[in-house]
Amino acid sequence: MRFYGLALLAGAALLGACGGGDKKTDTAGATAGNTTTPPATTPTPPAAGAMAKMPATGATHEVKMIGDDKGYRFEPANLTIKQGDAVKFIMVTGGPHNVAFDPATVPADSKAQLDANMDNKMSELSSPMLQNPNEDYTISFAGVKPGQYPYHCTPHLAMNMKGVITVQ
Ligand SMILES: [Cu+2]
Repeated sequence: MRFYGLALLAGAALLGACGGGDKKTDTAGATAGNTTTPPATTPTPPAAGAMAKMPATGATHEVKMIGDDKGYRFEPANLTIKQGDAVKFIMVTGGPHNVAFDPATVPADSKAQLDANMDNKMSELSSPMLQNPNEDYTISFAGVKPGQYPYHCTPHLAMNMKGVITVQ
């Protein structure tokens, strides 16, 4: 937008400066049109719509995914991290498990970034299934704003396999 405006100003200045010469005016107008219009329209929509994955810059926290005779759970189920940290989910027992944030409860202004930070998703905000012991899945919280991010395991939601990540 700013570039486009500046280019327009430059074009107008050129037009004004060489008021007499028809040939020069045409050239200036064509040049301004060629250089301003494509860059102004092309980069803007992708920048607004598509989020790039942001790698973690801080600590990596571990959460175990467990299913045993005491039930299905994430350990710890409540985890507080800093923006830019990562959380590594480790399959321990009782899989398959996954990590699924509910798009309806994730803070709206961080939904697209969190989704972009998750690899190999099954669907929006939903990790793939971890089947075997010691399989892991790491989510970067870089660019994810402070707030509460509740999640669950899709196969064991009915067994209350849930957790909350609080980003400070
Ligand atoms: Cu599970």
